[in-house]
Amino acid sequence: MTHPLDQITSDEINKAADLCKSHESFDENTIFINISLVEPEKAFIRTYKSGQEFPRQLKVRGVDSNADGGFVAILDMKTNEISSLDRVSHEAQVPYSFPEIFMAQELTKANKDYQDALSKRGISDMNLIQIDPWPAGGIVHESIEKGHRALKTISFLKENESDNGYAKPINGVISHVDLTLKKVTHVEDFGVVPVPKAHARYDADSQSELREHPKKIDITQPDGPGFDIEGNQISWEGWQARISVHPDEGPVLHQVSLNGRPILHRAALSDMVVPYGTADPMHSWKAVHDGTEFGFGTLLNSLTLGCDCLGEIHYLDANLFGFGGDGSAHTIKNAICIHEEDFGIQWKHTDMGGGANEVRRSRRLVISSLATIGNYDYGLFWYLYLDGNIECEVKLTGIVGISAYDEKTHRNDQDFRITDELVSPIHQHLFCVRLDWDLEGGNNQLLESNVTALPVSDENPHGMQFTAVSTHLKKESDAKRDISPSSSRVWKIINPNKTNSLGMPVGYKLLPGNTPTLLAHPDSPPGKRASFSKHNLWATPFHKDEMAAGGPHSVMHSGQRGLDDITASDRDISECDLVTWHTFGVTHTPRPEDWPVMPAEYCGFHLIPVGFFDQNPTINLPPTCKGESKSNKE
Ligand SMILES: [Cu+2]
Repeated sequence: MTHPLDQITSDEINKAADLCKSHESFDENTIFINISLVEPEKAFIRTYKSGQEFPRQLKVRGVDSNADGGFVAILDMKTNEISSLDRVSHEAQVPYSFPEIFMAQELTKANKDYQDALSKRGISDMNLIQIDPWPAGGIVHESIEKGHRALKTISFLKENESDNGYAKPINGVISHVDLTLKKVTHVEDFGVVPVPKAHARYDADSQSELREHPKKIDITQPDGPGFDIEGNQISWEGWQARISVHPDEGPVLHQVSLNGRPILHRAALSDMVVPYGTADPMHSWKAVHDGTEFGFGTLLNSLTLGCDCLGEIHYLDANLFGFGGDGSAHTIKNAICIHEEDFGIQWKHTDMGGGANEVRRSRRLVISSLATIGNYDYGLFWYLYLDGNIECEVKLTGIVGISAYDEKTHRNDQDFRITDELVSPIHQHLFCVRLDWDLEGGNNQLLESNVTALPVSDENPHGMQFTAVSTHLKKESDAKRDISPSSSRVWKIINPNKTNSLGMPVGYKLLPGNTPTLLAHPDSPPGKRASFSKHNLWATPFHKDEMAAGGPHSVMHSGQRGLDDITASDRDISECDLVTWHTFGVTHTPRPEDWPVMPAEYCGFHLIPVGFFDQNPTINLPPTCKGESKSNKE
């Protein structure tokens, strides 16, 4: 252990579980759900010097026999003590665990009403049933007692055990499972719709014919990669960043700096929501928080060289609790992939008068991960560029939600035909990234810039002039903002006490993509539970307990301690230790091409230096017009 932000080791996890188990409150019904580092205070990390002593605390969350929202234990790994053990209110509960998911599947399969519903559909072989549990919060079924932990399950029929069940949704049947009581409280049956016939296998062997293999592309770096990694700290072309994996947030970037100048203290996906917009009763209640109800880090994939990642790769592993719930450590090998990519032209100019013709190539450092959450797969990619840009990109792929087409239920503006037997409902994926700024190591300010046309006047006689107007956002309420492409709206984070050679404060701008906000009503369940999705921008003064855009515990909750609550006192942000929260995503109107697996769709945002440098910081890049490239002329 050499740094306070070093990733948790397997030994620490096993030690933490043993420590918990030796405490009187833990018994054989305890399910250990997730473990994370209690990051030391921001001020401590900022001034930490190598070799200095540092605290090491871990946070363990889980559930047990108590009928509440679970527990949070803080463990001091230096003194081997449980520093605190708090119960979590049933109003906002800890994430779901795998033992609970398996329990919901088994209880559903064994339930007589469920079996009867399946026999009505001519299904008797339970081995061919795939049961997907979904979070039961938001619209809680009347059979679930208030405060109980619950899941809803939907089902699919498989041709054999290796089949992709999503091709054959069993319409109409939803089982409500009370995890607190460990029983199915009700099975809904909205009526029989024939189970689709066609399969949707996506493995290579199941395709009738594979196209000819495209010509090989290799990415090689004969001199080795251009980055260095020590522990979990990356150094590349002046950039430095530390990477860790959090069970809820997935990959986390810490202490991002360029040429020794701090930019971000911490950046990570804080929460996300997938609200459905259809009246179809199989989906109308869905608005899952994939990150905080199940865990974006917990469900990270183990990445494969040459398939998930191409080039000279450095992998980081992630250590988490295993899926069994007994607190033993589980290592996700190759959870984070780090590599360099060529990125086309960085800059170019051809002097038409016969002077210098110069071109430089751009490249980026890619820090990537992939998480599978049920039917969906999400790539989370961070890119660092030579010119100081930072990009965050989410790649959405996997299998869309589906129903067997039923003309009585489905409407063609909500439920899109993707095969002759299947529809996929309209829905959104909205991600909220928390950006904890440390721009040039001091207090920061937040500005909004809008470009607006000037009225025709004596000074603007042809009506062609426009101006960029900056507004200082001084309160949390000022900073609840949405994108405005027509005014080229961007948000600028500046350090008013650090200026560039022009005397302007150094800054970075948040350049949003073309992104929606929540379409559900603000007073709807997702409007409350995922309040972060109502605006593209939020800003708050740093507080160590405000890490989660949807609240620290989001299972079965009604939005407790999410961004609506966090910003309710309308604090001053005019010059502070600034945190911005950016919500972005896509509204997904499924198309036939999304079947059987969706080609990756992209969304994200950029952080771009504005006056952070005095000129193009890549002007000193050496020319690279050599290498292994070939052309038809050679
Ligand atoms: Cu989608």
